[in-house]
Amino acid sequence: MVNKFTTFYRHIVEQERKYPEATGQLSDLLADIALACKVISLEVNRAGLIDILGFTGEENVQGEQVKKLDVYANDVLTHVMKTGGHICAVCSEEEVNFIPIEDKFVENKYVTNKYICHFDPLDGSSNIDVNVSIGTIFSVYKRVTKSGPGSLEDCLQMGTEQVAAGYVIYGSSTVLVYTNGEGVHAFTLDPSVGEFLLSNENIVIPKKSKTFSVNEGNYSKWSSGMKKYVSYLKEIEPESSRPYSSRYIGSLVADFHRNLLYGGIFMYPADHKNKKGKLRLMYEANPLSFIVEQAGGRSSNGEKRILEIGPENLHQRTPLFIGSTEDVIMLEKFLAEEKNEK
Ligand code: AFP
Repeated sequence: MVNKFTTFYRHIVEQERKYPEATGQLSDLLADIALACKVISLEVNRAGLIDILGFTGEENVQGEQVKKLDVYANDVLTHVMKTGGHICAVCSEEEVNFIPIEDKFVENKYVTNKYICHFDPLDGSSNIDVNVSIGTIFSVYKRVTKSGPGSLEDCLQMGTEQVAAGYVIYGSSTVLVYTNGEGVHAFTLDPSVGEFLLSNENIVIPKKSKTFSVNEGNYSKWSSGMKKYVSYLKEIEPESSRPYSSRYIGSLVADFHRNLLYGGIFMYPADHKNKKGKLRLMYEANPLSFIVEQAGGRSSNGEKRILEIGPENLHQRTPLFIGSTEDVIMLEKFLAEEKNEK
């Protein structure tokens, strides 16, 4: 009989069992992340009720010190990571530097702090105050150094080296989407049971879509190739599903999640003002690129696969074009033509 109630933990453990040499540490680490996100989800849902928004340092009605939600999410995730015993460093979009973690479990051969975690604790946080979906993005790498607290070398690895990545979207329900290189799977939080339950296994993004997501307010700052591509999407040609619909929330996780399920291309290009784009390679682009590729989609900076960009610093930015394969390829063609014209 099929188990209708596959929990996130059960799913990752079953995946890990395919590898007899696996120690179970990655499953435990992912379970820690899921737990932290349940705690964050609770606070996100309460945010409208208690006056915790935007007032770091003030007191709430219970006389407790209140924190902004993004600070709170960062604290919860870093605390869970520091105490779990599976990682040697944590990197957060909220922190200037990486946080090396002492190996307190050195005597325990089952917990060997062999992983590194990167987080964007609460992406889209400028949307919190207006009830728009926001999310947590994470990715996991294996350390390259042998022992002790992690180093910058451990933290600055190419996206191809990720062993797992995912996000949690706090929307009409709380959904966790992850990959460990064996497809992309989604779990919906059942608040009454307190578990993420499997809701969508082996997600495949449509090869071609009818939707584009971009902040068109930046149009006048874009390159000519980018302008031409967006104009092309708006032309009428029913055989190629044009004009495309425009959908832009301004919360990357929410825009990405919709496009992953329905098909679409999300774009945040470089422009005359932000010459390197806006989004962060390590915290946003790499994890979502790992997921999209696992779902059969494509991701690039316009010229190069995102996952093959060698990171130079933790907060490095990158242009990002991500989503349905044929749409991303078409965008790359427009950008290549622009280059050839120069
Ligand atoms: P915030 O965390 O400051 O809201 O930024 C969100 C974000 O990093 C990403 O989630 C959005 O896709 C993108 O920025 C939106 O940027 P624009 O407001 O420039 O369109």
